[in-house]
Amino acid sequence: PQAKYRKDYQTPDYTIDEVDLDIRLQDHQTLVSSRLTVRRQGEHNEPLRLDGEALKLINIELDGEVLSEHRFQVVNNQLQIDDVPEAFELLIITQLDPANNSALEGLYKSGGAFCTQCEAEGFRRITYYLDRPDVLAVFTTRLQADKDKYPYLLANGNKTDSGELENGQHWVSWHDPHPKPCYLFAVVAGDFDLLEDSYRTKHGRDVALQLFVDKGNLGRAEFAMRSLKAAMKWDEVRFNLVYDLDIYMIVAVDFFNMGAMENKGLNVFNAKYVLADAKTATDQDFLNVESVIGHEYFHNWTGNRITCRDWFQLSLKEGLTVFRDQEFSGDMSMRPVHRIQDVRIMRTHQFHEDSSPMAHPIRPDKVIEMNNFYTVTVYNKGAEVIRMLHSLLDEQGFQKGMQLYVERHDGQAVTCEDFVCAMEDANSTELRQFRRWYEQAGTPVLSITESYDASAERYTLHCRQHTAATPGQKKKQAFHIPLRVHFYSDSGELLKLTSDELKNDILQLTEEQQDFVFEKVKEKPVPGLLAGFSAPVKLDYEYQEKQLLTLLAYSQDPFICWDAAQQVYLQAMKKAIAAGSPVQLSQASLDALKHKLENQQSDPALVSLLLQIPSEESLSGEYDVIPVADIHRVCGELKQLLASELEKELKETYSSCHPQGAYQFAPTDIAQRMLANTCLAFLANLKNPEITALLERQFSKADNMTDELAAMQAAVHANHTSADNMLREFAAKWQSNSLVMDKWLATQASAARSSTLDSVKQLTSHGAFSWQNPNRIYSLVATFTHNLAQLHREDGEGYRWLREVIVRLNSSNPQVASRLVTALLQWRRFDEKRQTLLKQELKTLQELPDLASDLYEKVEQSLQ
Ligand code: DPP
Ligand code: ZN
Repeated sequence: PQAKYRKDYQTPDYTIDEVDLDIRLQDHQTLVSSRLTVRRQGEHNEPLRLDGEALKLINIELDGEVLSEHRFQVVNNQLQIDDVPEAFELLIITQLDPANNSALEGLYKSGGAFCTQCEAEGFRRITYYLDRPDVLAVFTTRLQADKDKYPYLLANGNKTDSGELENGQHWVSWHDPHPKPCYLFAVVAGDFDLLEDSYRTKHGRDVALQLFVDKGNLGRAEFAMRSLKAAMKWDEVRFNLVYDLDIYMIVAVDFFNMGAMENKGLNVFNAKYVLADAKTATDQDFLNVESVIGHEYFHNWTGNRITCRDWFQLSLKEGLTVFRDQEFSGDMSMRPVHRIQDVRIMRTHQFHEDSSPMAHPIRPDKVIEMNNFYTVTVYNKGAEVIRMLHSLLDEQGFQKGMQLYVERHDGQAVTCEDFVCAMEDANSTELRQFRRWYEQAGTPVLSITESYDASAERYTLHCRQHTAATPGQKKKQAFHIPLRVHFYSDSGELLKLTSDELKNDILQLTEEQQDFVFEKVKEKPVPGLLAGFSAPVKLDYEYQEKQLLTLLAYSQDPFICWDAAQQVYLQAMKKAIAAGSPVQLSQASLDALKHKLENQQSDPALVSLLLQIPSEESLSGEYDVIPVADIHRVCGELKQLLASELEKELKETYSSCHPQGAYQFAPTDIAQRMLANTCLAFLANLKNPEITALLERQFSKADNMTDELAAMQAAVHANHTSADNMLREFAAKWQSNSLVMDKWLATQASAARSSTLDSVKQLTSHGAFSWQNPNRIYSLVATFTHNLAQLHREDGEGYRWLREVIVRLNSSNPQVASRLVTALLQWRRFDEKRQTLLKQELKTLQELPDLASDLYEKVEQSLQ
């Protein structure tokens, strides 16, 4: 496999203005006729080179004449045609085998339905094409299939015509007036239940909304429809962006590698981000549906109307759209909860990626397999970079920038640079240094110390930033970091400190070392640093316990408050690891937590979050060489300690804060369930009969999945005696619902038990599991890869099994295989014994004769 470099970008030699597709759908012999209107760009005599993979070429005609074999050749997945005219029409007929397409890229079968996934480079598995995002064409699509099996034939745009044929076949044609890159092409054919609604835009356009789900699931589609309408409204109000077609369709499918796909007018969704009702979906599932429905809808402007020039620019649409979906979720409900959850993803997963062999800037410079770059860095760090722009320019300035961006670039394929320029021009400012966030990989460490001169009433923050080398980038330059700070007195009052450099609570760091001086400061303040997690950096400031408890008690910034608790836990756990002694918490810390529990009414969700201790995985981020067994030990000890020390308060909170009455998906109820279930999870560690009764009662009486699953998870994660029974009952009750059974698989894969690997192996032969379906594999295997102590068993069995799984998936679904291999890449972070074991597995993979490019890229990069 060959690497591609961002710097090598060239405009395409040819472009395609119109595409006319005629697709005759059959399981093994689908025929695709593609009529392309092609035009040369610039003056040159280069041949036309079209991308194509896994295609059977049946026929080519150029301007109506069959091309004889010497006029074209197929080499290295490209169809090359020499001596083509300035402008011409090309007809290409290819044949596909969708029923055997287990990689789920291009056209494939999901259960009984045909569907497509073309991003990033899947369209070339449907027909020969200029498969790159800067070729924008108007698509017309005619679909034909058996009418009984496939009553719905869907494609992008508006339906223009349909008809019946003999032999039980029928056809439908579609036209999408908006020129688009082929990665946004989609077709779906199948038999579904259809939920219909409509939305009137603020421009008065009536949009038909259609949601297609598997038969029998109509009741579980209503929340997704509500979320769609809320998203359409929100984008009009907050961003002044209005929908542009008369129809918006969403199809939920069972077999899907990713979350969902924003194809123009025809989103294809992983069913788990559509289907939700109280009985089968948790509160978190509902929130995920809302956010993913929003995300794909928001792509209509940030992604579809304005798309990427090349795939190195992926964060142009993804970082921005994640930022938009985060804001949507925050505006809809529980902003602090969403923010803290987003920060957790950054700290646990993105920081981890930044320290791995696959570390890359949000705008990568080098790519072998594009599918490997749909990452937490491009998506979530990309969103943090947009959020920093939002902090620096504020809402009004940011919206001015968005407006200019849309005015300038509507209908174009552009770059991250274009986006930053629009932000600069609209605000008459310059963001030269800020661009380094696009260029440099790695997590900056922000080390801060302070000094206070009481007699001069002067307080100074000394800041220093450093970013460690990442692959291919040895020396890093200073980032432009917005550092949001709040100051408190010892007794918790918010202090108004002033400095020329402090604007809207933000200090702008631009140098490697920088001091910020505050005058007329009457007492030494407690600094609340990085409020709102204002930049994706690691903060290195030696908080005293007393300061942390002040912030925990009084901070008005939910992130700071939550983080103060996290720091208390981290300090205690790290100290216990360093000393080889049991974890301890001071009485003052315990009292502070008790106080939070006793006063939870004002914000039960935040109390729930701040009680939750860091995961084994996130604690591992604190170490260069990860002490696996110690981490496992102290996490267990801290849970046990909190459970016994706070038993009384946990019990009282548990019984007082459970919502009364039937389940409702409403913020106050969600928050109460969060807290009650966090209490229960701690209490389950105290194996006494009273608590067993609590657990079992909640498990059997719950009228909703949030509480039912929480009880089972609490039991399993605490190794409670009720666990096995609950797992059995749950499976008997839900065996016919695969999305619910995914939770059952994941619960077992995340158990901190030495028997977990054996259970996981056994579960691969359970009826609830399938090697064909990504959701099943993610639930069982990917969850297991995040179970630090069980994957990294000292005997290497975890590694060996994971390698076997990857070998198996290498041939059937390389994208999924590649997501799983990530867990093996960080061998340098472990002790020598584990290093040897890990490297051995990586080498075995490296030597596979038919290693997929997805895996090749990561394995090579890791062993370099
Ligand atoms: N573009 C999709 C999304 O992030 C992923 N294929 O929504
Ligand atoms: Zn996206």
